[in-house]
Amino acid sequence: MKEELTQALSRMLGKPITFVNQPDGAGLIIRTTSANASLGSEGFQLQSNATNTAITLSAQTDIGLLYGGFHLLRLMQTRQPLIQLNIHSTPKLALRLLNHWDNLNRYVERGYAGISIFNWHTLPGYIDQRYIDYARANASIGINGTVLTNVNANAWILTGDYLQKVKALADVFRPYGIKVYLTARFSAPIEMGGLSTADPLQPQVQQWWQQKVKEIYTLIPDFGGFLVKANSEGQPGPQDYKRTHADGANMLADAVAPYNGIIMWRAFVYSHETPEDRFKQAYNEFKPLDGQFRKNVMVQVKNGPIDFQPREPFSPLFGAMPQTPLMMEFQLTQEYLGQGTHLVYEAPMFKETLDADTHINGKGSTVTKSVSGIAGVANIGNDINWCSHPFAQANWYALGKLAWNPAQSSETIAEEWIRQTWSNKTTVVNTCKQIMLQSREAMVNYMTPLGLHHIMGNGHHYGPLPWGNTLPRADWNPVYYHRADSAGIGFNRTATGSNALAQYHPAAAAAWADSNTCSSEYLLWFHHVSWQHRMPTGRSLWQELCFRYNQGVAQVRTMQQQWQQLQPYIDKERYTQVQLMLGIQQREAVWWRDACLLYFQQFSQQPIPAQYEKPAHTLEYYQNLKFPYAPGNG
Ligand code: GCV
Repeated sequence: MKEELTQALSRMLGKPITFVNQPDGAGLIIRTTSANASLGSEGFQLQSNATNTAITLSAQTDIGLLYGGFHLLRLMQTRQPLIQLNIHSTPKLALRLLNHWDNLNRYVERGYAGISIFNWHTLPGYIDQRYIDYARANASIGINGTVLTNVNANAWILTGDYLQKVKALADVFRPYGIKVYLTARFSAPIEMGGLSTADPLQPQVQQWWQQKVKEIYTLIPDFGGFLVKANSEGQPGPQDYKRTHADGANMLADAVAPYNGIIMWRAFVYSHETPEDRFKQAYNEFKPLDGQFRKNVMVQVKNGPIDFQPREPFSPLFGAMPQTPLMMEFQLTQEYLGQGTHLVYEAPMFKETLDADTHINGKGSTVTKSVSGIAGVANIGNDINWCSHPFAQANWYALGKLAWNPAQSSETIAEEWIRQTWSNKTTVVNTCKQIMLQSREAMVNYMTPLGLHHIMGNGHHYGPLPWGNTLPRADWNPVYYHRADSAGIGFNRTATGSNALAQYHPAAAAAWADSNTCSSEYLLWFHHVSWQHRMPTGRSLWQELCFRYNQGVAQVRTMQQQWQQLQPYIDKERYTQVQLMLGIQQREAVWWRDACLLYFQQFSQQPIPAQYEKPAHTLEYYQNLKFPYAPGNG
């Protein structure tokens, strides 16, 4: 930690920093203390002396000191006063993880920033400086774990050779407080162990995993555990043997328990057979299992019930499994959010879910209160700036900061990040903040306003495809989700429809239950309403749809203008990169608007109001666009 501080401070101050031993000296005092138990194993304290000549950084552990050191650097880099410091900081959530969807061949599923930073071929012999910098970056925002491999798992990672490579990474990450985790392919005992079954209740399967786990912990004594996607989208799992998710999770949990390992078992499941509303399936599957999981199992739940849409209601599983610790899964990589080219600051979306009230234990039962950890599906690749879009790093940053303290505001986090990434100049800070804070709402408007969802291209999920109706599963098709017809649009999830609303506490459901009082943001998530439906703005639903799509485009154009004002203050390379990306975003926002309005107009049979731009092409033109090589998909 001294090394980090020396390196950064000598650059910031232009001279070496003085480390002193006593508070009456002038400089920085660093000490581990067992006196302040409230700091726990990761917390830290920063305190000025009475004369403001020395700052004491104290923690119970080296990792606490490291976090405190980074905090001090952040204060300095963001130009905060260093006098009368009295900061006491501990993480609110114990598990703060990245989930890489990185494959062993370095292809990143839903990755838009190059290939994986983990070069399995040259590991363990070659330690890329990037691994160290990755650990430093993560530690600087409090991330304390990383799942190295894709949830669509490959059993090969569990071979002896690859475990040596994992060990090499674990050794690099350890001094930065980062534990490594792997994804476990449920059928590994068959694929690697030569067994005829992976049935979790069979003793030979249990023994196979116990042996494998022992091998891992011999190499990596602080290995974190496994993340598992089972019986979901074709992945193997316990249901292949008529066992439950709890049976599968518990078998692995028992194997890692002697080493204090954990199992993060994903709730992202939807059945191949059930014709049930996909919204309801994860809850239906997991809620009855509450109380059946071992203590070291966490159920990992995506923020919303479907799949990382621009806006989703919170998943009804939050608060519904009081006997099971839950992990929140957010997606940093922008699969459905403009992918690698759109500027979308995701913190407001994360906050929307974390602050949502489940009402499970009365008013104020926020989603945050129901989770024990947060994982973010990483947006990192081997691009020179890690995340490709210069603003995408803000989402990685926000994930770490919110996992440390979910009460922090999106605005505070944005400001910190801007000051450290772009400049401390007021114009830059304020303008970037405006751009970032409106960006998510802009995207919702030009892609999926009023509660529309999952109307993106098939497979790659790039661009609009509201007419999509060709995939074998109904719930992979956009028409399944918007249900537009001559009577109206939206998915009826009230008691007269799929009744997904009943999965929420009545007080939470009440906010969405009536189409006349349901907030516009969620309307089409829960209601099929007529094209004439009167919106709170006084417009009809059709008019509101036209308004929102156009507003989204206007917001992106405003973002472009705001960025232009910053040209004098930003280096040419990054200025141009963002400018060009915003150009793409603007054109794609127009494309989304025109394609969607032309398509929905077939059902509404109403004109696009005269004040708006007319679509440049016909619906047929948009329907014929094809993108076989859009990135991120298989
Ligand atoms: C890793 C969505 C994505 C898949 C992803 C899956 C998941 O369906 O499109 O790429 O697979 O979610 O979260 O498991």
